[in-house]
Amino acid sequence: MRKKIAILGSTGSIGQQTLEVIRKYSNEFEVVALSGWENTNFLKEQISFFKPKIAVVKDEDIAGKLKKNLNKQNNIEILWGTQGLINISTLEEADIIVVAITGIASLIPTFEAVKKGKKVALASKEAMVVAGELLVKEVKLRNAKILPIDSEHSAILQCLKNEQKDCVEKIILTASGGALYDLTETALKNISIEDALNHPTWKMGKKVTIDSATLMNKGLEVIEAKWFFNIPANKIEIVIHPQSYVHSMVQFVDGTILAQIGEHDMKIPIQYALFYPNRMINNFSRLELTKIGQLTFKKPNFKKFPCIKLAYQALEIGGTMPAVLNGANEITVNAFLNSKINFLAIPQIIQKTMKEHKPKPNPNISDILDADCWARERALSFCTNNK
Ligand code: MN3
Repeated sequence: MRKKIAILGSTGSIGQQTLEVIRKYSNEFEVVALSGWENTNFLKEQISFFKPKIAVVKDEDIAGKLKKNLNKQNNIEILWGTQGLINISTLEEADIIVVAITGIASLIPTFEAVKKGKKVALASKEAMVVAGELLVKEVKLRNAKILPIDSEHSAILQCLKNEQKDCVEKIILTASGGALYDLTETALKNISIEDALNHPTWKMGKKVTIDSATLMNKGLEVIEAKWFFNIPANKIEIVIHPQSYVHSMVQFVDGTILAQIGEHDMKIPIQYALFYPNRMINNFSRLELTKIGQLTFKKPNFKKFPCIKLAYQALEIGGTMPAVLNGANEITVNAFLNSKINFLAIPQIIQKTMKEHKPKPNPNISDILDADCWARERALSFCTNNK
């Protein structure tokens, strides 16, 4: 019996690579649902190849256009909006739900999938960042599973396999440092959008590339790691590793450090999540250690990249604060990409927004969405008055 998969965000970078993996293992997996939001041309190609039963797009208009574009024989059901995403993330027949949509939009479909006891392969950081505590509780309650597709968390999952939780001394998250790590503060202030988007090792979407340059990406990953692995923040350390071949490490109580090392290829963590806990043969390119020659590590500069500190703070305060951090970050990154604010204003505005927030402890989903909304409005007004 082939495993049935629904992919939320199939036209994005992770979605496409997930389909590449599935294509290589067509005896193992069957695609039952895809969501592609606005990119109907691309979605149409994916539909023709993988023949899912359901596709989800942004709204009714786009659904109509897609329907017209598709072959008449294709009796696919086309849904739209958040409800459409919920429908496929809770689809009765689906065994695995891959969530790879950007932003807070991933939250509700992920939560609903977990409530149905699904196995979720999660690429969208935001869901775990803003609602980690809730999601983890629900996973236990419903006997669901959430597996990381982020390369760092996949690495940690692999290092922790067959190990006892209480033997972990700390988690060491590696960070490439992004495009701008060695620049001075003055240079950072005047950095162009193009330079900030020029990531040295990973090819990714714009939002996560800017998050890498501010190091907020690593901050969000600290929060993710806390919930994925039930590890307190003071046992999660960040190390700058410019080559990005060591995807992360775990240090144990006897001083041993286990690392997961491999190519810069998201298909590896995607495949690991889909087949977990098994390993499968593939023909992806192999890392040749003698070609790399050396791996280097250094301490992160919290002063130059305050976003990391803000993320640790948000995690420590807890409640709705991580949602505020995330919401304000999305707004400021967007403002930077639209030339509304400079690079250094990103952490400044996030910090100001966090300072004004009165966090609510033990939030439910609607508290989290309210805090997210509030943070966006607040951060947006700071962006407008920034110049
Ligand atoms: Mn990552």
